[in-house]
Amino acid sequence: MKKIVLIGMPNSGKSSLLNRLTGSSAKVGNWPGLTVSVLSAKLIVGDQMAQLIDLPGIYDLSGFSEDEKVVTTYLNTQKPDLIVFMMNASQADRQTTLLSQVSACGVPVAIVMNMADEAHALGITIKVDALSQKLGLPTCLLSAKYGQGTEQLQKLMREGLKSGPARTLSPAEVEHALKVSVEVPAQASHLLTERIDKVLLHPWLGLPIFLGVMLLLFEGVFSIGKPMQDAMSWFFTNVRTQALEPLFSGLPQLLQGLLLDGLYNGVSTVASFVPLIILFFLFLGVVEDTGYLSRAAYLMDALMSKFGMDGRSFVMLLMGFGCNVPALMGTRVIRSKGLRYLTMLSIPFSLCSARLQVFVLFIAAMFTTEQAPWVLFSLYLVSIAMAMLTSLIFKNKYVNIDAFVLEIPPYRWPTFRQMVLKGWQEVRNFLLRTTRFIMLGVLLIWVLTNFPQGAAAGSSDTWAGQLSHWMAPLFNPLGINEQLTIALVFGFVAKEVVIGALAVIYGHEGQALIDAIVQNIDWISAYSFMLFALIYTPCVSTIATIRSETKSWAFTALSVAWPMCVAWLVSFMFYQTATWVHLHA
Ligand SMILES: Nc1nc2c(ncn2[C@@H]2O[C@H](COP(=O)(O)OP(=O)(O)OP(=O)(O)O)[C@@H](O)[C@H]2O)c(=O)[nH]1
Ligand SMILES: [Mg+2]
Repeated sequence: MKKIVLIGMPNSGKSSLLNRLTGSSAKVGNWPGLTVSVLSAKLIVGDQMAQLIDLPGIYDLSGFSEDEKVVTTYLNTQKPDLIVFMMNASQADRQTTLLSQVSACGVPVAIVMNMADEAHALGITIKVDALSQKLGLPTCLLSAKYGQGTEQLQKLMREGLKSGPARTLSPAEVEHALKVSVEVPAQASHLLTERIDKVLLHPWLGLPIFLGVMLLLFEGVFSIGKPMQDAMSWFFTNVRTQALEPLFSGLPQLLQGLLLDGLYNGVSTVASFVPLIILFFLFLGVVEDTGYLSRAAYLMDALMSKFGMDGRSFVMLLMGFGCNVPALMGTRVIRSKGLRYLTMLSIPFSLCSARLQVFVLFIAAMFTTEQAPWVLFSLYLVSIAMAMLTSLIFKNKYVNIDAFVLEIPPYRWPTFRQMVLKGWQEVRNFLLRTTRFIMLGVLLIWVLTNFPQGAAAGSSDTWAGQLSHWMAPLFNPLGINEQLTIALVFGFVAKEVVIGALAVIYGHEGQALIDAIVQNIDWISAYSFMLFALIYTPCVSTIATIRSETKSWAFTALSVAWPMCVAWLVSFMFYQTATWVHLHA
């Protein structure tokens, strides 16, 4: 099968093109450095099947960072049949070196001037035929995001696959070719972008506005997402009482318990949070896609450097709000090993969407609707504060030696298509995690809370009861009771398991679960529990990712042990202080 590989600068639209042509769901966003490994999908070119390969964006073929190595290794070992060189049509002059290097690879090259829509809006004219002739390479205009120009691209790839290796072009030649074929108006008007940036990047107002935007985002997630989640859990309760209970009534008691109180309660409780999580990703996706995330990096850069990190680390922390795993992989764009490790040590403190589920449940149970967004916001602040504290403590061990150059992309509209893709990815992730962890987790918890035989379900005689009894000296000073301790133990596997576990432990789902929690704890214990759940080791996938990214067991051990200790200390201080104040106030 022929191999066609996409190469170009970060943020030039390679992953958008892969998605457009092959229906894949590669991660796309208005932020350089989203793709960090090799992605590929099949595609028909003319009458043959080909493989289209998406690589990380690069500025230079001779670089040494992890993502650049991915590209050079690929080119050196795989010998592609065609390189499609993706250019951002409105920044053609910045890509001469890379094009010259690519032309020297000994492989056929075709040129795609992407973002034709943006170039047009800026008044840039591109004489495609002249450019193609001057470079001696097939060339076409494209808008990967909106789909204009895909037919020409098909033709281009057919031609490209038939042509011989490209002639090596010197940077001067490329520059000359661009000069005669690309006309940029004397003053390309980025007027709108500049106007918006005057406000959003304002030296004083910028940060407060950013915090305001994030607070608004959480408000939105809560006020739209909570009713959706309520509706889902109402639905699941009804399915249970109307359909499943009558259906299973003939089965032995123990099996009924296993299926309904174990599997069904556990998995349905977790599943009822899926709409909320999708919503969260959609909102965060808008922040990322419009280009505001890059601005956030810029705004935070000065502050972050006081803590040993930089603006990029901050964006990775924000991305970690979705899921820590891709954020950890995203650190590959960071060239300095010290900074990369420091960022990786901090990312697991990011309040990921799995933890969000736990908090939404507890906050809804213990706080009023008015208090809820603020409580959640406070947890996000704690999350960032812990990341910064970690960085501050370890910055002399992992020193940053890399100067930060951030590109600020123009503002872009998120499209419906991209949003749907993002939502779908989340559903798919959830299904994957369900089959991998959640089902197993809740089953195991059911066994532990129902055995040995003869012990009353959920009582202190069960295995789970014994385990939490044994751990009580550690968790009592934090105000975390024995049921919650069991949930935390299993939350080590994946945070989704925590609420699934609670559903199984209390033997309820939906509103009944919330009522059971309210009866057992007060808000101080609840917040202490949330602090612990937020800070302690995120999940097995995160640990595995840290291990595979660093290939160091010592570092992996540190990234497990450190959050454990911090979690205990923070919960302890909070619980003891709050209880004291409560008693003496
Ligand atoms: N206006 C416009 N935007 C585009 C076009 N193609 C891609 N984009 C946007 O540009 C941004 C970057 O797109 P990606 O496909 O993630 O770029 P990439 O080249 O894969 O980036 P890296 O993975 O970081 O190297 C996204 O916000 C896209 O929506 C286009 O033709 N026109
Ligand atoms: Mg990409």
